[in-house]
Amino acid sequence: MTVAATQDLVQERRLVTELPGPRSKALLARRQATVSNGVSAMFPVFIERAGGGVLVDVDGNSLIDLGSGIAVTSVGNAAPRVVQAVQEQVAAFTHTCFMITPYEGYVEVCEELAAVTPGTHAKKSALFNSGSEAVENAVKVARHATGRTAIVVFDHAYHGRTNLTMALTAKNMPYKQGFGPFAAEIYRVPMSYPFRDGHTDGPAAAKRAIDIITTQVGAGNVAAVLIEPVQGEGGFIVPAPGFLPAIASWCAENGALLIADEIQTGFCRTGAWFASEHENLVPDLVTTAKGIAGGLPLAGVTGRAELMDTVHTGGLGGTYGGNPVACAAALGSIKTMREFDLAGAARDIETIMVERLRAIQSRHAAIGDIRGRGAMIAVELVQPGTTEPDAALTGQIAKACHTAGVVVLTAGTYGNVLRFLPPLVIGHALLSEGLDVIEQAFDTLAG
Ligand code: PLZ
Repeated sequence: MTVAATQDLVQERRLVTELPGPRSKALLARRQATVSNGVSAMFPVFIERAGGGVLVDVDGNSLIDLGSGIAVTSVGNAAPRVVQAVQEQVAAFTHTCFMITPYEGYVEVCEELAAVTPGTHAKKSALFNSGSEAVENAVKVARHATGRTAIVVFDHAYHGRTNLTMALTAKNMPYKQGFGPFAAEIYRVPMSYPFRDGHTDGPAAAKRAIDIITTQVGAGNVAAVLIEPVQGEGGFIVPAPGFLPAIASWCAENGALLIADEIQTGFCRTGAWFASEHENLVPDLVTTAKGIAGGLPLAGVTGRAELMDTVHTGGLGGTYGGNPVACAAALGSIKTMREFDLAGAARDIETIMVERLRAIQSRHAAIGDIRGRGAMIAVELVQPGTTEPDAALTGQIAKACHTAGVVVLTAGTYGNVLRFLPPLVIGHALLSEGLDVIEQAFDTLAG
């Protein structure tokens, strides 16, 4: 029995109204009256239930989910083991604050993080609520442990929306515009982006970044190099082979820590527990969130025990960090990933998606690049025959998919990347139907 089969929602695309339907429209009007315009709504259908690979809206439409709430519900929405663990925990106790009177779930999550993150060294973790908060704390640990201040980040990076993480994030609109001043001691260097930078040689691309670090920042000042092993919001950019290992070697040789931001890529999403594994990377610190807890807010920083322990007692924490209900959800999610080999499921999704997308690309020159790993696959849209970004077409195709009942997301510094993050438990027939809709959108809209 597959995980999806254990869920009672019919796994089908079913449209009974136009999208958004009348009930969603009424809720949208209420939303507009009372929710800040600063919070966007990419596809304003209001969801009532979800499971496996479908989202069911308040009008009774059943949509194919190729977004997983931005790479969160990897085990499926309301996954049975998550629901059961949460229900048991929420009935037992909801909160004590781990810094006041601890509980086992937090410790168990840290044990799991030590087991599944890359490397066999002794590890320790601290838990938080959001990805941004995990990244902030990884930077705190890195500065404390090294006694240095400079943090190196990359073009196209996304690390969050809090003040420090806005400084770490590359893209101005919509994340940073008007929200400064930003935190100091952040230095940005070129990413390896084979489709755009002409470097298919990873070590050469790394040298370009390292030259800037050594000449403009100074190797001895660098507390950490922070990188997403596959960039998420930046457009699923997979660096050229050898880039990440070369950066890691430089860090090791120069006393700088390597922080892998695996918030989007972690927990089986890319076909391995962590994307770092694809290049045998063993980061000093790893940040996790999103897929870790099947939809409940939880995040972690996991690192070499001696680094995590340099921080004075009381230096890390927060009221809700590692909330017991979120920890229960994480344990249910991790169990599901192991039991159903969801890393393998992600690799199967990659095979299916890439083959179909290549067939679409052979008929539509607007698809300049197909890339990603596992169930984190994207297409970059360009003016045919060039690398000129086509954000307009990207928006039109996303909208056509939405109207037809398939939730797809966009990304990219230039807004021209269509990205797919299906739940890892999605049925192959449903995935294939989602791809039919994507194909139809290209046939209708692309030259
Ligand atoms: N690091 C690599 O992908 C979150 C952001 C959506 P939070 N990405 C989705 C949006 O528009 O806000 C993300 C990420 C990576 C950090 C974060 C931040 O995680 O849980 O959103 O704070």
